[in-house]
Amino acid sequence: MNSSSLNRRGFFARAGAVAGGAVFLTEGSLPLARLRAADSYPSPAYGATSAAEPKPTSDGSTKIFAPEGMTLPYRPVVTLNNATLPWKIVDGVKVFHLIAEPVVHEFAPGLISNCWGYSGRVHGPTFEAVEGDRVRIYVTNRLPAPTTVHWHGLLLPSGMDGVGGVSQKAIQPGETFKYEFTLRQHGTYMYHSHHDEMTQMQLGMMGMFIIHPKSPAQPLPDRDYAMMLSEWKIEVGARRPDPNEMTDFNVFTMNGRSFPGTAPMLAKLGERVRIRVGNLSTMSHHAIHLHGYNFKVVATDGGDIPEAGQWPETTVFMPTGATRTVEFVADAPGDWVIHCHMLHHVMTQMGHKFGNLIGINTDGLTRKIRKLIPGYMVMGQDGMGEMGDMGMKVPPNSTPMVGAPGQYDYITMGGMFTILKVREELPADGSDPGWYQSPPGTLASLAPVEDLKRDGIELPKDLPTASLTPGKASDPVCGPGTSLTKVGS
Ligand SMILES: [Cu+2]
Repeated sequence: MNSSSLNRRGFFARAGAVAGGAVFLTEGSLPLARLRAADSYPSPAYGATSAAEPKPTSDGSTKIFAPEGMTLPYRPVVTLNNATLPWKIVDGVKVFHLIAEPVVHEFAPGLISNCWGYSGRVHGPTFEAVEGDRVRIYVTNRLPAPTTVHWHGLLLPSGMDGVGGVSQKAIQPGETFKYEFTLRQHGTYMYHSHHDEMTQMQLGMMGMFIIHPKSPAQPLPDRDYAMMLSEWKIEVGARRPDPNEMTDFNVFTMNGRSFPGTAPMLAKLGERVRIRVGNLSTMSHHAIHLHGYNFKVVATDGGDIPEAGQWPETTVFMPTGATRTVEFVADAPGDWVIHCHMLHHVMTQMGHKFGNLIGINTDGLTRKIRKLIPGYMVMGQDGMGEMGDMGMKVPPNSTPMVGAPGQYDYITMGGMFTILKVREELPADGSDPGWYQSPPGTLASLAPVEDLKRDGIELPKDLPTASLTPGKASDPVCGPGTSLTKVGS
């Protein structure tokens, strides 16, 4: 550990020296001065905020690329909260230009971080091409450190594989390398830095690479979504993800965004929906669960699964370094959540730093501690669910345990979470249709006394009476906590 961290420090010192003499290209999203300020390693106070807060360049807007005047032989993939990388055709070759660069990224409203990404995005924009395409990809290095790009899952010549030291020289700051190969397969793949992987990938250097089939065997899906999963360690208040973290990640993202920063996934009733999930988390596998449906896993990054071998699921297991493609027909209207079922992954920062107070009577504790520490709050006597709901002040530049207000109540999930909204009609501009209105008789609600009676339901005598109104509590705890009183005891 010690020697490796020393090596790393040495590496950054060298990287900084190279950056000092590097020539940066002018194309891109951030002015040079800001780039340097945002990325001068090593930073003395890790994560310290600067006086001039840069605006995020990667803000979670979705951009689909469709070249003007060209009919595409496929339905474009939608990478929610991200973009498709533009391309052009030069003498029959599909030409892309990817720029490895620092990106100021917003994970969710309230959490902005200095990351490394591609072409102004975190993660990088999605590549989209067709089986049989000859692709030429220019990669410009605008980082203060050498890098390479590996095309994860693609069948290509060894020298195009992008592994620093093994298949090529690293791309030095200021240099532009050319990758060129023919796409011999179709499916869902990924790309990422393969030089100083731990640092560069943990700072965000990854993206999706979609190859459409030349002659699709199946009818085209009506909705084709790409979703990349990743994880981050961002100390509360820090301005940069910590690339040295080994196990304790605290921000979990879909396409680089954390709920409530994730856009909802939309589908019209009856449409065939395809979701291509890729996982490049540093250490975690994810269990992506969709409510209201079962779906079929139709492909992996190893290829299509023949129909007889496709297996039905409600949760798709996502090993790191893999993609899975799932399909279903959106035949059930509603708001259906889609989230990682590893429950710390639907929490963000601070979620696992507290002592377990569940079931402990903390009545009066806050008042006592506040004599010593003004503003202190006891948290978690009845769980963490009401934290976000209370509108409690959170440390600057953090989204600790914050969900979002829902239609009926507060949503107590964040992180790797979004909502599939299936409607008979959707707004023409692709905007969020709002909350689903459950038809009469299809909404869970308080059981009427007469129903309980009719069905012979006997209630326990010692039921708690919970007041969920913040402020009614006798103590300023976070959560309904102390207003819970026992009845009949
Ligand atoms: Cu997960």
